[in-house]
Amino acid sequence: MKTQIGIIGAGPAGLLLSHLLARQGIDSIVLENQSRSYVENRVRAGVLEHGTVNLLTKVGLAERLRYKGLPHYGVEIRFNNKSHRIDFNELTNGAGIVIYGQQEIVKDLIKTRVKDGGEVLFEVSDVSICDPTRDTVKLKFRQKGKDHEIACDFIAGCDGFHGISRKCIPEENLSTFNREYPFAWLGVLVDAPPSAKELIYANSPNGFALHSMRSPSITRNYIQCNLNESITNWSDDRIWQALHDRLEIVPDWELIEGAILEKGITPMRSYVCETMRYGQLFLAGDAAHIVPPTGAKGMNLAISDVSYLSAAFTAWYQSKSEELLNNYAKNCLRHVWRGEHFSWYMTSLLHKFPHSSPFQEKLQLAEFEYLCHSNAASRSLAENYVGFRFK
Ligand code: RFL
Ligand code: PHB
Repeated sequence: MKTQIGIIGAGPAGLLLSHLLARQGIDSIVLENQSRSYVENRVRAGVLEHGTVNLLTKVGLAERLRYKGLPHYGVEIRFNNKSHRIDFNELTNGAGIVIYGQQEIVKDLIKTRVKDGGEVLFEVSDVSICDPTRDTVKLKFRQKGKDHEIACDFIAGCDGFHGISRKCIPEENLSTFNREYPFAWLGVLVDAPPSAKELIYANSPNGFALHSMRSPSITRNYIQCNLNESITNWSDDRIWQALHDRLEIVPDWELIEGAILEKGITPMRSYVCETMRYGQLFLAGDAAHIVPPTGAKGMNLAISDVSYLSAAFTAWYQSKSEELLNNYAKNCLRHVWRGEHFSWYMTSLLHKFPHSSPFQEKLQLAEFEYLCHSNAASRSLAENYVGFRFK
């Protein structure tokens, strides 16, 4: 087999890259080790920045997003018994976010790639990259018990944080930055209508909680829990008790309960691999960087990366110009570090840190009070939340 761009991973990064390349007449093959139904049903991100929505609209992927997505023009922050609304409309000249599940984007992308005759191979195994420093790189994999090889001009490693792409860059060439947080998030998908019109981030005396949503009848809630905690320690009753306790911290507000459809625990980490290119291999999305979910930036950064990468491949095929390929990491990393900083800021502001001193807790409160009283502070949060323009 032969293609121009071999793409590893059918998450938002790999699938969108394949779509953007196809629009420029560039061939690609996507290799995914999970099944189609697994990737289409994996519950993850939900917040699309306005730049993400604009890009998806521009490239013909917003048909369902337009009628199923929920536009939001603010978020609420609760701290002890006080509430503060960040008004995106007023603070960012009308920019907003749209709530639309990541798995819905993945469904839209797969459907479009299949309709356009794109090659997305699911349930492959043993994917490996043979020497990315050569001009033609080989991708090897197994499917249905048979070994295959694809000769590619370039490889895009879009295989998430635990994929193989980053690991095939020699240790001595890697420049990485890492921070782990001393807690995790327990997330639940609930069959109940949202209890508020907008997302609520709460720093309560007993820890962080987030009330989010997926549709007018499905909510998504998160609570801070201990690192390495087993989900079996969290009965539905215990989860509801924690959610009521942490979210109902302002007068006259009640959380609506419903059947818990799914639950899972996610550790919190900030990580950046600045080596986003090694020879003909380019890393994009979670393969190169992850953020704690508090700022809702992960998928948006993955989409920003592939918009740069598709432009760089396009310039190379159209005019053999290497400039954008050479500047790929630099262009992406400006957005990545902004997203890293914002996610760290939101995480630091809103969680209870084990062993934190009364001094640190006073600093959190001082920052919240600053948001409540300073338009400049709220504007900064708003502009980071709705996101900056990429490409
Ligand atoms: P993905 O989505 O992890 O896709 C990688 C794909 O590669 C496949 N793969 C392989 N395929 C072949 N061979 C191998 N060896 C492979 N190894 C892996 C995997 O099966 C998978 O299909 O990475 P991508 O495309 O870079 O996308 C990144 C986003 O998924 C991620 O950043 C977000 O989900 C993060 N995130 C959020 N981001 C937001 O922008 N807004 C949010 O509101 C938000 N909330 C969240 C989140 C992530 C969460 N979790 C579970 C980590 C909430 C949560 C709870
Ligand atoms: C979500 O709806 O899954 C969500 C929303 C906001 C976040 C993280 C996750 O910061």
